[in-house]
Amino acid sequence: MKLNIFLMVLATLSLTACNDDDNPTTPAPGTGGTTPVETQNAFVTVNNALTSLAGTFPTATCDATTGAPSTAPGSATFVTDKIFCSLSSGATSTGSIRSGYARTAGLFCAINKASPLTNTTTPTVHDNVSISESDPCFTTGPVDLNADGDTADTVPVSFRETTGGQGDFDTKVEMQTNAIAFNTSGTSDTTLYMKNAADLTTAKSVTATGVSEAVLKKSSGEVFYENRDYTNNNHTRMYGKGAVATNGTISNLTNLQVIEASGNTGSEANSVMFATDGTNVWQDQYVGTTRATGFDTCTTTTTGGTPNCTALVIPYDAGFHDFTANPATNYNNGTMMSTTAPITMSF
Ligand SMILES: [Ca+2]
Repeated sequence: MKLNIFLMVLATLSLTACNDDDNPTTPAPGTGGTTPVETQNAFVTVNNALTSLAGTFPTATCDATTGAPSTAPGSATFVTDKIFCSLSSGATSTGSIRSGYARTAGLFCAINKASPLTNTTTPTVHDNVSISESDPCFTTGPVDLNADGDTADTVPVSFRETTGGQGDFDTKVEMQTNAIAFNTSGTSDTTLYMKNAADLTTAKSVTATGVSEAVLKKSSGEVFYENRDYTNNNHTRMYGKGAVATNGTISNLTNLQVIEASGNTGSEANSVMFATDGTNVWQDQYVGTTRATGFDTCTTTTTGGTPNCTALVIPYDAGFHDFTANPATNYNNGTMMSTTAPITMSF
């Protein structure tokens, strides 16, 4: 737990440091002009939401690399331990909720710091921008941007930003790593999408090996999250609802649903599902495609109360593991993830 607190403090400090370089003025999205694109307040807000959701779970010990809990699959607390780690751990792997989102936020932060996004309606190219793999923008630790096996490099990237005409988003950034000039006829390895309006903050990143997207609706108090990690075959989906403060912190939780599935089709393993309405708590876990006996539980936080999880049960669907049928390219568009509750375990 001490480590987690340390990482959270570190993350906060890093984001603050990064934020100092940005213009805090929020531009009118998609309206053109040259107002710098505000990114960090949006990401701090979402990170605060994730931190407060993590705080609703008992603390657990999480692996710094994989983000996995020390608890063994099949044990009684594996579900809640795994979700706590996913929400809070600064793991190197991008398979957890926090680390997957941190990569998206970190990339936006780092490129915007090195060569500020201009928010023009005319696509704008930024060539030969140097990004350190240990830039404090990457709040869960250094990342291997150029995929060479270490995280000690300063990597040249070139990117093109386009504002407006991006479907559900305002800004799109197509990034080419290890490129000193943006090749307009070439393929971009990373695409980022973002919208930061008064009530809706959403950002998505798409690479060949991972897709991560978070949506925060402040007025309705809802946060949605989805992550597909094609390297480790982790697929995570989350919905939370409560009272969202201006800084993103969620309290008075009335709904939280989380699905974390591991393994591609045919090698499914250790999927966990959790749902609560704030009083009743339902959870289940599968070891492979087989339900671990005795872990489909329904409890209530009301002393002496009778639990009722009828509305909370998430049906298991092995298709949720199908990474081949749902490649990352399917998500490289301006369509925001489904923002309806309850979440499902389909596709
Ligand atoms: Ca590297």
